This record gives sequence, structure tokens and C-alpha cells, in this order.
Amino acid sequence: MRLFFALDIPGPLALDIATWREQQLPLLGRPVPAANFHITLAFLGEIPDSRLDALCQDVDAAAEKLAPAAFELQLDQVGYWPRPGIYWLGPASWPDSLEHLARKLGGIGAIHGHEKRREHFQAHVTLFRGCEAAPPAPALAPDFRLSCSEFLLMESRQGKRGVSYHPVAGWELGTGFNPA
Ligand code: 2AM
Repeated sequence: MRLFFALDIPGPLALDIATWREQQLPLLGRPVPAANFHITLAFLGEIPDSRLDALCQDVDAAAEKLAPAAFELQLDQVGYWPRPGIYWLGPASWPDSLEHLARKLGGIGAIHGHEKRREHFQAHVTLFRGCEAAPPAPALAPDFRLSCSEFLLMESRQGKRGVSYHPVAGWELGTGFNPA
């Protein structure tokens, strides 16, 4: 199965983002359907089904040790990566704990599958793929708040109508303090 770790974008927020995209950006490349919006933490690629349990156990152990706290992201900037042709929406900043978590999950993925790590972590929601040129800056700058209280292991399935993503497992993010 083709797997990746991600933060989900809840339906109502995904619709708000899609509406803003429609109003503010021209149609360049292939728009990602709102139902597929997410923030990738680590991409694992093809992982044999037989490794799923061991993978999840490693994530259980890492989640217990790192005890990542829930957080909020302000999705307030857009960016363009020419080589993959991706136009994205993301936060200008994010907590160190999110980056640690993403790196840890990438490391766990590398143990169970293939080395697929990106060099620099940039939290982002892909809005368009196959973008050959940078779209003009949106007249109305984005400013969306995303509350993150869990992260998910997602399966990517290729169907007749395109790719769809399905949660396989999830881990809650904590409150960030230990009650006495
Ligand atoms: P992105 O859209 O956030 O850039 C599921 O396929 C997700 O995994 C995609 O949305 C993509 O994230 C990410 N992904 C796919 N192939 C990848 C690769 N080779 N390296 C890193 N991330 C990848």
C-alpha cells in the first residue's frame, strides 16, 4: 500500500480554501480536489501490508516519547515549486515540535519502506499540480486557521476517477502539559 503521514484539513475549512482558490487564482495546472487537501508530514511510498503493524508500533513508541502537543497553524502564505510544478498554501511558521515529528515519521518510514524524505520541511497544502508557471499573487492574501489535534497515516489509492486518500490509523496530539 502507498502510504504517507499527514495532517487532515477538515471539510468546512477545505471548502473555504477551495472557494478562495477559485476566486483568487486562475486555473493553472490541475487543481487538487478539496476532499484531497492535506499537509504531508512524511511520504513513505509503497509499504508491504505485512509491515503495517510494526510501522504503527514504531509510531506509537515515537508518539509516546515525543508527546507532541496540539497546535494551530495559520495558513497565510502561498508558494510555487517549479520542478514538481506545485503551487501551495501553507503557514509562514510552525512549531519546532511539528518539524521534529515530521522528521521522526520520515525516519520511521525509511526503516519500513524507502527513503523518500524531502530535504527541507515546508508545511503545505498542495493547491495545484502540473503548474508550468507561477500563478500571479492572489489579490486577497490567504489567512486560514487550522487546528491540529491529531496526525494520520493515510493510504493513497489510484482509482478511475483519480487519486483518493484514506485514513489507516491516527494518533492524537496531546494537551502539551502533564497534569499533576
Ligand atoms: P504534497 O502534495 O504535500 O507535496 C500523497 O501522495 C502525498 O505525498 C502527496 O500529496 C505529496 O505531498 C506527497 N508525496 C508524493 N510523492 C512524494 C515524494 N516522492 N516525496 C515526498 N512527498 C511525496
